[in-house]
Amino acid sequence: MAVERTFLMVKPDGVQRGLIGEIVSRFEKKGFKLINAKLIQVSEDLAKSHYADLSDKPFFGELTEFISSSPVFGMVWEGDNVISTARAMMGATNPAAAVPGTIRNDYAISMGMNIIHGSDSPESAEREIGLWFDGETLSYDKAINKWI
Ligand code: DAT
Ligand code: MG
Repeated sequence: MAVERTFLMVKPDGVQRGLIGEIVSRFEKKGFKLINAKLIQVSEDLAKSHYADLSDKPFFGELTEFISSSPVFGMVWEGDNVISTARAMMGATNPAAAVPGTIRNDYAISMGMNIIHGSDSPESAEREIGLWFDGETLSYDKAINKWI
């Protein structure tokens, strides 16, 4: 399995609802390694750059306004296949279609406020880690890793 890095973000609704700890806990308990994190008040420019691929969608304005409306909690996580596994743990984009036990099914109802973002490919992960953290992450060993 390939060791990957991914960018995850607790969106403004998740931060406001006090879900940062719950979400961090899920990825910690799974066995992934946190290698950077920060609370950020997002500018409209950063929100637009982050979601540039969706700039032609009718909901783009609403989306970028939402992301910059209140702080988000950005994180970089590392582990085997963390990109696709994190997406599976998040659940489908539309919480109504997300499988029970996923973050979006457990905590969200509407498509707009779906609690969490996660990179969808190795290319977008590297782009997003560059955009949000200047590509900087920590490298350290966790003794527990031999049990995961
Ligand atoms: P994901 O967040 O699952 O990667 P995406 O990249 O397609 O989904 O879209 C980014 C966000 O935009 C998504 O989390 C919620 C919002 N969004 C997507 N499709 C939408 C739609 N049809 N109407 C309203 N908001 C939408
Ligand atoms: Mg996406």
